Amino acid sequence: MKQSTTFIPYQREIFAPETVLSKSLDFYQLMNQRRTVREFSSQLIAKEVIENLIKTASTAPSGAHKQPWTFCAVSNPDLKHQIRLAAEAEEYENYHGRMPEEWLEDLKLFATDEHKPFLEIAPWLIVVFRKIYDEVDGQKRNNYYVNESVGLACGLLLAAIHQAGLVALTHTPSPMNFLAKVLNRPANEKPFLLIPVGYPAENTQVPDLKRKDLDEVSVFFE
Ligand code: IYR
Repeated sequence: MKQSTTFIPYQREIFAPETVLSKSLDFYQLMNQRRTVREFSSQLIAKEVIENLIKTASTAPSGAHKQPWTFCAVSNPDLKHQIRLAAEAEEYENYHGRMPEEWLEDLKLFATDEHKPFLEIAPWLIVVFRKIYDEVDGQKRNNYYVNESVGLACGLLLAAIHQAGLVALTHTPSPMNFLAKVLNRPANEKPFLLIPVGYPAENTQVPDLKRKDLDEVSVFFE
């Protein structure tokens, strides 16, 4: 079959093996400093920063290059307030009966509860929606590997946030349908993650977690 896609040369600088090695180590060391933070400073972050972060996230690969995501960036105080109230109402139910004992036990390490002040304190909330289909000329067109694609985009978003010197929390208030309502999203968009972004609060603390060693997370077949 005749290929209708236009192909263009792949242009990227090619590094020597020793440079590849040092770059791989540098990036690991940078990313290994990333921590999920739950206490934010209210210091403002320019809209242009958030735009750059979202542009980076949107470079992620996606099924059939459909880019099945919408990033809603919220700094509007009234909307943040509405999101906080709705999230706290759901989380109250989670912490008082909806989450099984084992789950509550697993969360003790993080000292979380139903109170989510960061939803109003962080200067920006990035609410990520996955698009299960697109509307093209009034017709439904399916997207593919939507969860994988949007997960990848969120990974790049978190890396970009960390690389810029900011912090984030991957928050999953559950159920999340209220986000689509508050932000008036169309029917094809389903909430995926709620990510507050900002500077960390002064003297904030993080749990003393250890990451798994390489041999616990990988198997090499040489
Ligand atoms: N969504 C709740 C509970 C929660 C669940 C997991 I898994 C976490 O890693 C942390 C919290 C909350 O945000 O409090």
